[in-house]
Amino acid sequence: MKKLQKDSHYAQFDLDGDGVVSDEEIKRSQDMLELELREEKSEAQKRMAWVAMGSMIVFSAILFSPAVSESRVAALADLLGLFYIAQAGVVGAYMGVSAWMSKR
Ligand SMILES: [Ca+2]
Repeated sequence: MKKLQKDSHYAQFDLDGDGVVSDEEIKRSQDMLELELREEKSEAQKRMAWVAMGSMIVFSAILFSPAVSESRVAALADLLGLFYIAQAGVVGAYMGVSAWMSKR
């Protein structure tokens, strides 16, 4: 029976702690890693959707505040329209994709 060297990097895969990393343990570790990566990815996507939504709210608040002159808002109207559409697109895409993923 083969054993891992002392303090091996792969010792973390020895789930039952018997000093031997079996095929099953490697397989299980791969599954766990995959799951973790997927979770991390969906966390990042969720964060992105929240940032998009938050930026829309913050932008709206700034635009409605007296700090921004009316003429400037009028001059940037086209750009702001695109900005809102893009941010809403990010939020919408996130919701759509996560709904689709949970259905699968
Ligand atoms: Ca083991």
